[in-house]
Amino acid sequence: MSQEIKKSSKTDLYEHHDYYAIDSLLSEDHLLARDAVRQWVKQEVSPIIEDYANRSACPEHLFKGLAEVGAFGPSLPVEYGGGGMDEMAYGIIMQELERGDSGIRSMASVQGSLVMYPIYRFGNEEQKRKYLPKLGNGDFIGCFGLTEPDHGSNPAGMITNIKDDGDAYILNGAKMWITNSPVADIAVVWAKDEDGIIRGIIVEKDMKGFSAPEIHGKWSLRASVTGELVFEDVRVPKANVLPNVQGLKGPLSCLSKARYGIAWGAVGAALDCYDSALRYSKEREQFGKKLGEFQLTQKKLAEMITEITKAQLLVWRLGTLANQGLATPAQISMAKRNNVAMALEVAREARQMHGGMGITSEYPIMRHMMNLESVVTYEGTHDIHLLITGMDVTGFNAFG
Ligand code: TGC
Ligand code: FAD
Repeated sequence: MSQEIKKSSKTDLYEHHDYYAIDSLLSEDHLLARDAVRQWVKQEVSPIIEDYANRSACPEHLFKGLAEVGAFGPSLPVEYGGGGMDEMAYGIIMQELERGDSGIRSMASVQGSLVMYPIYRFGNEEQKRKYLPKLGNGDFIGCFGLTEPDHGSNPAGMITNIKDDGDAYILNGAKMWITNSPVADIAVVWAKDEDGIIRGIIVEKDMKGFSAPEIHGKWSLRASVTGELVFEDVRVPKANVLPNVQGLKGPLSCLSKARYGIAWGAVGAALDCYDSALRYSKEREQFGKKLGEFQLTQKKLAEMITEITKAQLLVWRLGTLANQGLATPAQISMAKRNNVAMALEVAREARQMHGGMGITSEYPIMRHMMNLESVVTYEGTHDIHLLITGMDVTGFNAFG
């Protein structure tokens, strides 16, 4: 990293809000993990994030720090580069990261849930030993290629393909909107084989015919780097195919893992907006009174903390189910959809409560709000998750 890291002199004043005493339901290990990540975010993320977001630059130096705080694959086994913790700890860590910035949580979600997890779950021992420790300690950065220019919500329609060529496959096609792709050492790519079956394949950055151009001009997730993946007759050794999964359930199981983390993460973004709005309401005066003395302000704050508390309870229960191996994809969809929409609503309301100051980088609100416009779209859009719930309760598929 040659870029100078510009630190803000502002102190991150965030205080946690736990209206229903959910902390008392957590273990000591959960609280220790949470406090360590919160401290790291206050020291390493908050002082620089506005500057990076303003410049639309990715703070790549944070990859190593994320690894050190155990943000990459918290619930994967230690011997495979993970943190050896449970699903609740994974969720809590995502919440703390997204309290700092959704893009920072994205860096961790992709690395842990979309790159390490498929290699751990669907890879062979050799692939696990080769890639997982380096991904876990941040030596390697990974990305996940599912979405294509013409196939977003409907990944089953993908046209990226592999053709048999002796000891290798020839990979052709393109992926779009790929978090971390321009800085990634490896990409877990989903492509159809000659029988039209979706397979997972690990592509390394130096393979001939492979490029990962950056997508510019995003008004959202500006501190997270996004790009394409372009494959032009890339010769990928057969040893790089993930042997233990075939079909769309491969990438969709990774999405379940990542969506779970996002359901938690969104609560973090909402908490940060609420925290800032609450503090501002106690400090700012108009008409000779603190803003917080007006009933309309109290209504907004009361509604925010009510919705945040409901979302906290939803992910706590989901975490309990996940720890028991009982969380269903549809339950995860409900939590992702509800909590991201809740966070977006809280961010929009908080933005207004800060008046003109709410549009500046003096406060984190506008950055969270813009970030959440991506979070509500990626990992399954708001409406796709609604249809998943609809299908689950009726048994009828309304997608096609
Ligand atoms: P469908 O027939 O329903 O399912 C195919 C197979 O997959 C199984 N399955 C799942 N398995 C695990 N977890 C899930 N969430 C699953 N959903 C489905 C299913 O049981 C079936 O298995 P089998 O054994 O019968 O073959 O598939 P469909 O083609 O009808 O699609 C359904 C739909 C629309 C819900 C799915 O395509 C979908 O979720 N679309 C949204 C696409 C999406 O979320 N893309 C995300 C791209 S990655 C990303 O955005 C990363 S952002 C990262 C960051 O920066 O944080
Ligand atoms: P479309 O699928 O074209 O949807 C457009 C609109 O139509 C949406 O509102 C959608 O809800 C609606 N719609 C679609 N189908 C239906 C239907 N059946 N009924 C009703 N409404 C429907 N992908 C990856 O693979 N890896 C990544 O790392 C990754 N990172 C991303 C990072 C960012 C910043 C962004 C913005 C996206 C990222 N994505 C990634 C892609 C993301 O998952 C897709 O953008 C998302 O799945 C939606 O696909 P789409 O953009 O093609 O929209």
